[in-house]
Amino acid sequence: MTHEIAVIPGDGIGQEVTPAAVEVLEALDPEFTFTEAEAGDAVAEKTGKALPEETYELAASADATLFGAAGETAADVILPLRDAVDSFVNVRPAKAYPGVDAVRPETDLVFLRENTEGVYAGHEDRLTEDVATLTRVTTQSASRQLAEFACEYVDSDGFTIAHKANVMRETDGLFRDTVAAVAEERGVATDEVLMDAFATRVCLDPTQFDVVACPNLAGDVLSDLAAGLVGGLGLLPSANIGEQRALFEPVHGTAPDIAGEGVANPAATIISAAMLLEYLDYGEEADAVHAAVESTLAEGPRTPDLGGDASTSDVTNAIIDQL
Ligand code: GGG
Repeated sequence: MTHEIAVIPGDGIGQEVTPAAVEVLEALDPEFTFTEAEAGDAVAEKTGKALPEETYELAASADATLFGAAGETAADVILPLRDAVDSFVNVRPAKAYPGVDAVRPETDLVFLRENTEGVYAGHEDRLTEDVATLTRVTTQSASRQLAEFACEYVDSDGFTIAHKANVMRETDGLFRDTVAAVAEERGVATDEVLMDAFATRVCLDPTQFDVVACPNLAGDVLSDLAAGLVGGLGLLPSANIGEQRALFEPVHGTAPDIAGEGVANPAATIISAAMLLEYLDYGEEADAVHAAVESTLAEGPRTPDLGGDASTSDVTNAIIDQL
């Protein structure tokens, strides 16, 4: 069976790391057809629209999407693309790799970020020159859907709920209470932590945590914090999972400081491609990509973010050679 993969590089280093991940997928030769589409700042400048209708439709119909990075137009690109695949959870593993210089080499975490609502959903208004507002929506149904996914994800192990329900009593309170209740119904253990305390505790000892379910913005911020513990954003992949389809992207953005230089670390996008393979039931191929990335990270070559002087294509070729 052939799977259609939408490829949307976006802006900045998305234009460099996304083709690298496609090269890795092509080297494995699964039955994929790749269709590329535009989105982001550059297309907005040309057409006035950051996410062309045909790009949205492609993501909404493809079996899976590989996305690169969103820049200034992120709110008009990444939020609708997640909506196109009906994604309710953003799975963000953050783990340290042997041989890579990490602040906390013992880190091995997975963030399950609610992906549709909270302060991140973009319900903002500018009322006057002086006043801007943000309306936050939290629903029991979205919290429940995230919790059901979390219970299946951890199987019989437990997970942590990170929130700020002592201040945002109604919204984070509803999130926390719903997630905890669903887990209890399913016989899955949970503990909870205030998200600010989590930020400190995870830096001091990341082994206290394993799988962490969080509201939308908290998941974005805390996973970036975890990237700092493992050697940087060049190492964090993610999967936006929906009921019928999914979109895979590195956690990093466009990195304008290095865009165009050919030295972006492709690891996060290539690991995201491995998650795509897993999602489409190419388990062996996914394992091969994970192993190739791990041994390349351990032995080099390395891009400058990891202390090396290799290019994106040096690292990509080294990974492909190990497959
Ligand atoms: N590849 C992910 C990306 O473009 N990140 C930049 C960004 O603004 N991310 C926000 C988010 O993941 O919600």
